[in-house]
This record gives sequence, structure tokens and C-alpha cells, in this order.
Amino acid sequence: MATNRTFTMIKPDAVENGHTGAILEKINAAGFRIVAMKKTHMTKRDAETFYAIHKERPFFGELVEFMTGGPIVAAILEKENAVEDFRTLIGATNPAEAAEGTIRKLYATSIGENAVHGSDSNENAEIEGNFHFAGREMF
Ligand code: 3AN
Repeated sequence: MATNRTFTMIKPDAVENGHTGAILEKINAAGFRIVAMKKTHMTKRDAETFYAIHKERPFFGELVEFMTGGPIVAAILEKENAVEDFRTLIGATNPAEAAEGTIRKLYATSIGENAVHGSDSNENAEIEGNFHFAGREMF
């Protein structure tokens, strides 16, 4: 598998609950290289744009409200097979179904407040990374 990139956000629940450091340690221990990273606070417009693919879903309003409710930590990560390996590291969307030892099993509280985001394809990883970071912020 070629080295490639994924995009993640440590969501407002995990930042608020003080889990940023522990989550970054797990990311590091799993062999991901941090290409770009920042703490930021999404506006309503940012969240609506970022999650536009979900705009018809019943939880869209709740998702936008949650993601704009506090700061997040956004990052671009690099590793062989990054997208798939990161999805494995974070676990299922619903923390009740997430495997033992995954980030969501350890730190998420519900399907809506699930601690971390991970891109679901190489194409979306690039779109999402470019949404949050300019080229000069990636190293
Ligand atoms: P994932 O983040 O695992 O790719 P998606 O793409 O199905 O999951 O959903 C995107 C985000 O929408 C999730 N991270 C979660 O915060 C939220 N979400 C998904 N399903 C629900 C739900 N049933 N109720 C509330 N929020 C949800």
C-alpha cells in the first residue's frame, strides 16, 4: 500500500473533556505522521459546508450545532493505507459498537458526540484537508 493521507478532527466533546493529548498519543503510536495540525473553532457555515453530504439526514442540525459548540483540533495525517487504518483506529461511528481499544470506544460518549472524525476515502481526505489547511500549512 502506498503512503497516503487522511484528515481528522478531534471533536468538541473530546477537546472539552481533556482527551486531546491522549488521542494524539494514540495517533502517534499507531504510526501516523502529522502533516498539518491546528486548534480552531468552526463557524455554522464551516460545519454546514464540511458536512454538506449529510444535509438531508435527520441529525444534520444536531451535527452542525455540536461541531460548532466548541473548539476542535484538525489534522492531516500520513501513513501507508492511512484512510483505512485510521478508520480502524477510531472504531465504529456508534461507540457502543466500537472495538475495544479504539479511540471512540475509549473517549466517545454517543453516536452524535463521537470524539473524532476520520475521512472515509482518499478523495474525501484531500477535500477535507484542503477545507481546513492551506498548502503552506502542510509539511
Ligand atoms: P463516520 O464519522 O463514522 O464516518 P458518518 O459519516 O455516518 O460517520 O456520520 C458523520 C457524523 O455524523 C458522525 N461522525 C456523527 O458525529 C454524526 N452522526 C452519524 N449518525 C448519527 C446519528 N444517528 N445521530 C446523530 N449524529 C450522527
